[in-house]
Amino acid sequence: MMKKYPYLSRKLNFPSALLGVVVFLSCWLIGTQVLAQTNFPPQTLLYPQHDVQIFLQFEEGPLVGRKSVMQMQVKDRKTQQLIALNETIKVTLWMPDMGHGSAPTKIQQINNDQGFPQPGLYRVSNMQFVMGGIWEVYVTLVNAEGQEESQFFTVAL
Ligand SMILES: [Cu+2]
Repeated sequence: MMKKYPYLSRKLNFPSALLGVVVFLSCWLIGTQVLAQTNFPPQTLLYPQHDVQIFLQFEEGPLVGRKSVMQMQVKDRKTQQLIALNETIKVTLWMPDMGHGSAPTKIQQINNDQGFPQPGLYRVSNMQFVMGGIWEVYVTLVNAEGQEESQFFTVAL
């Protein structure tokens, strides 16, 4: 049996094995950090029916084949202060040229240092751009009656 797995019988040089692991982990960490960041510009969407503006900034991505994350700030259009909406917010990814999308995304309010959700501040995760091409990111406000006000921005990947 030992003949079949000769490398098992060889003594591992511990320091060089450890060095190998450290180098591998460092490369992997640096690689994922570089890949996770893009220079995608911040976006602003206007919602005239609600008199709000939504500011959007990617924290990770947008990139094909990994989960992108976006921060979302809902502000009163006049005061530019963060505001709590009664409406629920929906974020949908759509490929207009191909007639399909990617769902669902996950939306959570961002907590402050005391652990309380901050009004108007959200993190959108599980954004999966599953292939290259033109994507539209729809951000939709839905009121209690189910009426929607929807705006989008475009991502070319
Ligand atoms: Cu597609």
